[in-house]
Amino acid sequence: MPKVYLLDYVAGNVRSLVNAIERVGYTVEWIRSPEDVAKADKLILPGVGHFGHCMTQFSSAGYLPAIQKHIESGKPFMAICVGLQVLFEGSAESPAVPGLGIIKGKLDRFDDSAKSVPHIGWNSANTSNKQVYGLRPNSKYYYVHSYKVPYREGELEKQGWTVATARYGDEEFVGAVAKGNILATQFHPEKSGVAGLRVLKAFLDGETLQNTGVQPALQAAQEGLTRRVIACLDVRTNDQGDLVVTKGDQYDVREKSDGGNVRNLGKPVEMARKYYEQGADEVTFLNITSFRDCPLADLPMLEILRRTSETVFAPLTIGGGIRDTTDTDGTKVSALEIATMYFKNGADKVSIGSDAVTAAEEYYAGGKQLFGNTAIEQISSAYGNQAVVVSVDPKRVYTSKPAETRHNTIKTIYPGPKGEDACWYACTIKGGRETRDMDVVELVTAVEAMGAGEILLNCIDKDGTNSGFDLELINQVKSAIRIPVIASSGAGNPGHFEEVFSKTRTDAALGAGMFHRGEYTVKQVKEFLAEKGQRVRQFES
Ligand code: 1PR
Repeated sequence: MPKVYLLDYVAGNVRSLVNAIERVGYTVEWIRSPEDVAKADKLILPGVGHFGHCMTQFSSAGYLPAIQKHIESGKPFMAICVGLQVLFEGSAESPAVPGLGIIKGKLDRFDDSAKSVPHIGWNSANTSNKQVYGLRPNSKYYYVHSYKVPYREGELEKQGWTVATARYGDEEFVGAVAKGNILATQFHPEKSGVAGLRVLKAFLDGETLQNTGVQPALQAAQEGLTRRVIACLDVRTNDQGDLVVTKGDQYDVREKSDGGNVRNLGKPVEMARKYYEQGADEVTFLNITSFRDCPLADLPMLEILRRTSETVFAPLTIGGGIRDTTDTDGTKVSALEIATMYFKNGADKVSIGSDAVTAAEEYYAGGKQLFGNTAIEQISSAYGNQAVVVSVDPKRVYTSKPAETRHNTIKTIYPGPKGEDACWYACTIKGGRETRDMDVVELVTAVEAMGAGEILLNCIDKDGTNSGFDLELINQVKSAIRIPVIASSGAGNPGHFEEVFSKTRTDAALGAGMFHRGEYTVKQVKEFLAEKGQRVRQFES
């Protein structure tokens, strides 16, 4: 098989990139020193995380002249995400650190006054009516970033670049650029399904700008970030010791009859693949009993990720047990090391539950000071905040006297058992087994300050009820923070997805039981959303 060379300088999920390259018929050879660059014919620069960190890594390892030389020699060169960013002159993310300056221009941060940042999800890379390296105007690609190259018509084109653009809110930015031997994408082709694999293949096969085919132009209505529909798999060991997908009712996963066995809804890898093929925009695995076990002994979960990332070319999140811990032999293992294992095995994001609540309690107890020692801070500073999701497991606490609680209450149209017309949401840990004296607003604002990039907002009262999402909870959380929120718990039919997207500002919506029980497919949800005028990504095969 023909080879492609990958620069091994970053942490993060490079396994998925390797899997994607292999899927399109190439093998990967690693470049581990600047001297190795010379042997590369085709070179790919992956990029995850922070602009300054990335550039510093490059220059301290002595890569800069070698990369410059490769590019100038005219050999194929591709850069992904932060890889694209460092080709520019600089970024507001690290104003003191110069970029490679191969492309004139600088990056700035997305404006978060009216939209969530990071920009996470499937968006266009619109090349008007041209096909460049397999990019199609009507396809969608997976982006995850807070900084962007603003698109100003003509500026890059004047430097000879062909530009693919995307729109987020009212900001138009660069999704990809190509010139001569160079292709750079802000999106992740390895996470962009068939559309992304096509781009990788076109680059590796040596298709260039000359090999263009005219495509239908993108209609304005199709531009912009699409509604993200996520399939979630709660995974645990059943009573026979097998890892199975399960699903609870208000977090109780045992059958009401049948001897109270753990409900077994199928095999994780197969189910993840099925949802990907139905068009799921992301797949989330939650290892729901990891608080009992040592995650390091939990190698099957890593195996699940590894195998899933071979066939699912969409973002994967893994949650459960991400915290500082002690292995069975007494070795101390940090949350960062556990997260690293997950990233190396194909995860794009880790989701932190119980440990985030404990960290937030300490944050308030310490007068809102940050010391950089929490799992959230450590993982987000190493891998970027887009890689850290905080999974929240709140439940309602009703009150008829909101003034008498210090918690952030809301008026509710669903009164409590004694007719109470207000409530607050108490955070829980250990899968809802322990309730803490912290409300959801306190938690999400604290973890946002620590560097979490996204909130997975469950709701114990709604979980498994098929009665729709808790819109009041989602609205309360959305108005408290700027990072994206994934609405979770309660989805029972496609109408519930339409409702949560039209009545709240949620950034994504997640379903579990209705998909596992085969009542609806992800595809049906998306078709319904499209019928109702919502922008969705259609699965390409
Ligand atoms: O605390 O960091 O070890 O993480 C544990 C993780 O496991 C947390 O993310 C927590 O939400 C999750 N978890 C723990 N126990 C359960 C349980 O169900 N007994 N599941 C659990 C959480 C909630 C959702 C579910 C939605 C949608 N599951 O992920 O998929 O509610 O369901 P629906 O659409 O069927 O209503 P840590």
